[in-house]
Amino acid sequence: MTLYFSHSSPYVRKVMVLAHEAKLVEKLEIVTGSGTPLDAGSAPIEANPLGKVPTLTRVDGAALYDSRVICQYLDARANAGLYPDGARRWDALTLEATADGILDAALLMVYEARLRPEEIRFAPFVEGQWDKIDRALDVIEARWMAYLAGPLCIGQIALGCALGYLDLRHTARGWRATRPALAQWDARFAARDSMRATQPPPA
Ligand SMILES: N[C@@H](CCC(=O)N[C@@H](CS)C(=O)NCC(=O)O)C(=O)O
Repeated sequence: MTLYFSHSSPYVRKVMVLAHEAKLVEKLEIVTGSGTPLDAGSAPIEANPLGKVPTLTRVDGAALYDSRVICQYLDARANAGLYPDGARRWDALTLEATADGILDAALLMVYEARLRPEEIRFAPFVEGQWDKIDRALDVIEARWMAYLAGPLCIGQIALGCALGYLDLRHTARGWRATRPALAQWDARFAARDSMRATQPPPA
């Protein structure tokens, strides 16, 4: 299996953390490739018309994307049990969607600052993205701490990667200030071998 990879992509990190936890890393051939909405660059556009990473190509099937699909595929391949059964499954998937939504908003903020010429930037759009992140983090602090203390699943992996990306790209926003429980959870989660092995290079 070939995983198209970018060191700083938090979605790729999700896949890599899951691959570490599922003990599948050795089965992945890692190929660097990335682009932006302005320039597909070295993104694997033949395998993924959206020009995004992560993308996984296989000898025995079509290419897979995005991170949610690849994570489920790797989990099923390794029988790793990172997608719980029963009611907990829907919580896991909702937490993953919340974490991915945080990432989507955080990445749009980065693109706005990096890709859009200064004279046509629109600050309320950026603040609207941060509002989404703020609300999502508040809900996690208020309602999800008991779930986060439970067995490891895709929800925690996605959330750990989302918080790591906020630290990488939006440090000045200080997400920890009003969320002590989540900050404590993050400190413990970030110490896992899978998280340490996949740390992005400093900004
Ligand atoms: N929903 C996708 C998002 C992937 C994504 O946006 N990746 C970024 C890198 S962090 C990318 O490849 N962007 C290039 C582009 O948008 O053209 C996933 O979960 O895999």
